[in-house]
Amino acid sequence: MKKIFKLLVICMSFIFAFTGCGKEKQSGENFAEEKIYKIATDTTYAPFEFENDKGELVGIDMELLKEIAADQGFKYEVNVVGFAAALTALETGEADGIIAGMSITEPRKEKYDMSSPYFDTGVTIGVRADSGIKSFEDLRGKKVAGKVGTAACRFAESISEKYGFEIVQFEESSTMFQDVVYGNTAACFEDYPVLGYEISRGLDLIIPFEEVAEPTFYGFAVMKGENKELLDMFNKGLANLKANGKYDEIINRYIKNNFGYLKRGAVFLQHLF
Ligand code: ASN
Repeated sequence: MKKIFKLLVICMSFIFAFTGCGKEKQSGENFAEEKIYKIATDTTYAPFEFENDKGELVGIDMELLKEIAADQGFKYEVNVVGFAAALTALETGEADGIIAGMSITEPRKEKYDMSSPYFDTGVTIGVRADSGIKSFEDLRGKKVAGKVGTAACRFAESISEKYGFEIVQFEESSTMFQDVVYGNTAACFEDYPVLGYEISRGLDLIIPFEEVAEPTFYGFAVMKGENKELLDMFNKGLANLKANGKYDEIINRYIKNNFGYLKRGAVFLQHLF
């Protein structure tokens, strides 16, 4: 009797062991299927990422990402950390990718793999209408504002000696804009689609000239040589959205159909069309 009981216990443990393994394998497979990509983004950077009246995170970047993920069948979570922090998160492996109105630039291409372009951009300045500033030359001897880690700030640095101005750095575009409105800094260096959009929403600044410096495009970024599958899916998804009209739908919703943007926007906004 004892022997039979012993045998039973052994048999049971075999059964458990097998079912156990089976289960583990299954959850292992699920785990591989359900990779959730961590995507870092900026704080308020309208019309690309910002909170709407209902407190929802919206914008061109957010909608493109959503549609691309649906098209390609991947899962993701968005971490709203600010631009400089997003770069750090990518570099330390805390983020798999960045979508944040991020310019495709030569120095960045050495460090990151960037997607196909998805939006036109370039650098301009915002000043108070009563400042009388009409050119970079008028910034001589003044303090100007730039946002940490951005292409616009890098451009400001590259011409600061030539035009004799000092740069004060900010973490967020919104506080940088307000600093110019308050008259602490004489101008802010920012991308024209973002500055133009904010002006269309009532930001009390003007863009004093039409030329755009460092014209380029926005792209999605992953660390060089890493997350290739994610970058490939982004590119494929973007191409599909461009082909099936969803890309235009998103852009139109935020820009072309935004009356204020066209009405109030300075002449330079024609760069977008
Ligand atoms: N447009 C900035 C850049 O490309 C990024 C940002 O401010 N979100 O550097």
